[in-house]
Amino acid sequence: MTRLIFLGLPGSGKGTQAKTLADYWNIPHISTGDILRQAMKDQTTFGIKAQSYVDSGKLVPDELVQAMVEERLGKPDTKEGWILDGFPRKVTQAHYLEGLLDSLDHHGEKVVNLQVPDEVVVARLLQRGRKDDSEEIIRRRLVIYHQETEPLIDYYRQRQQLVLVNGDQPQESVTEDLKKVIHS
Ligand code: B4P
Repeated sequence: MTRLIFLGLPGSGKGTQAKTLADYWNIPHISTGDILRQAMKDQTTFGIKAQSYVDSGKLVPDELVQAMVEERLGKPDTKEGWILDGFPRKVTQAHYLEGLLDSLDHHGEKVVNLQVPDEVVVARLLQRGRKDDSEEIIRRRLVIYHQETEPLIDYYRQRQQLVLVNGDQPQESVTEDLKKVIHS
């Protein structure tokens, strides 16, 4: 049973690796970024509320992302495992997730931190060129990551759930390292 949470800077390869591993293990890949982008494209109530936050590189309010994650994790296809990519991004979201997983009786999740230096992710994201990938907005996302998301590394280390993987290597090598550490 694989239940996995990805931490890492924007551009560290979370989405890339989460998708590859979810296909490999045939379990759902739950990306809050992807769900938000779809909601914005469809102009749903969620999407309209989230748009200005995502476009400016800020975190969307907890209640919005938490409701999305609760709805998605409650679906029957998550019973055999899941990969969460982009959630939690704050300690408040991590507390929320803990309660949610308890209520769903999902236990034993591991947390991967993909380690990549700031300047490497800036170069990757500039090359990707999504709407929120301008240099100014990337820099803001990095500041928010260091302030809001980085404390989760200690949070999960203290809970003995944390696994560290070097994300600054070719994609296939990162995938191989992840496969090794996750089921070791
Ligand atoms: P996300 O969609 O999660 O955006 P991201 O962190 O930039 O993407 P990711 O990290 O998955 O991309 P990847 O490295 O795979 O979030 C977007 C926005 O949504 C946030 O800014 C926020 O506003 C909002 N949001 C999402 N979740 C939220 C939450 N929980 N709470 C509040 N707000 C939330 O890929 C990046 C690039 O690197 C790609 O081009 C890829 O090809 C390349 N790459 C990957 N691995 C590589 C490697 N090994 N070598 C070279 N290049 C590589």
